[in-house]
Amino acid sequence: MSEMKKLPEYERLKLEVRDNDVCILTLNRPDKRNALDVQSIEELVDFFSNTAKRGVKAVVLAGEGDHFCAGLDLIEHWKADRSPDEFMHVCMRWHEAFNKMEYGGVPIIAALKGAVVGGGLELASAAHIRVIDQTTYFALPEGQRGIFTGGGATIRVSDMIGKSRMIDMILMGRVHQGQEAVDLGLAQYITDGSSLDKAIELADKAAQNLPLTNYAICSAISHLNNMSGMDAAYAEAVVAGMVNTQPEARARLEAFANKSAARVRPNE
Ligand code: 1HE
Repeated sequence: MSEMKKLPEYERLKLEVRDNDVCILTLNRPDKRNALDVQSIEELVDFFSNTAKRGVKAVVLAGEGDHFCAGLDLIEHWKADRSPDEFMHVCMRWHEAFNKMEYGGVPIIAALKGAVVGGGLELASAAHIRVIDQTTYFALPEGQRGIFTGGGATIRVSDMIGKSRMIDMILMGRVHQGQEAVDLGLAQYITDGSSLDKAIELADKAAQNLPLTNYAICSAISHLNNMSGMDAAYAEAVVAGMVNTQPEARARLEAFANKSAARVRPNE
């Protein structure tokens, strides 16, 4: 039986909860290619503020229609004719949402297709795993639009592919796709089928781990990477102290000890 607490209803996001407490969260604005307006970001903040608390075991992040996400809602931005401080506050809400994702402790698997561009790539890069299919392409069109990234690309995209490649993407409007995108580090999985099916398969697998273990994987690793080596080693030991002694782990350790647990083998 699902232990998950009731989830809210949203205007811009569609939620589907599976029996194993894996939640499929779909950006649901396909007529605007899932462009992220203020409302979309507020809904992402709300959802990702409460995922662990609500008992969500893993999230598949997808987009309705042919494209994952076209990034910042350029029309809303153009019409609002924002002041510098207004747009700074817009960006701070993006950071609020994306930090909740990256540091939230619940595995997020992004199912990417079509355009993953600008803020869409920033959103995808806040997920823990990215899956692409043959239609997926990545770009940072900000350079050509006369703007700049504001949702964390300078941190997460450069972390994934390196500073020089990120500069190339935004300066030249360079597009990456297919196996090359995987080799560069923009995604970890590529499929000939549907990225959604593959992402669900991965989320189902991640959901079989203990929640506290997943919490450490999907929160502590990011935090530890922000620290000095000395501090990270100390904090890692503290996290391991909690996770590696959790009572729920004992049955799994016992299964290994009595040889009933699966062994680690090479891929066939
Ligand atoms: C939009 C947006 C948008 C589409 N804001 N409305 N991002 C970009 O520079 C990407 C802009 N979008 C595109 O390049 C293309 O739309 C796509 C490649 C994503 C899709 O192409 P296509 O031919 O399927 O669709 P379309 O005809 O261009 O657009 C369909 C509708 O979606 C249309 O609205 P309609 O009412 O005229 O039908 C478009 O206006 C709308 N639409 N993309 C608003 N982005 C925190 S800083 C982050 C900075 C950034 O993210 S910059 C990158 C912005």
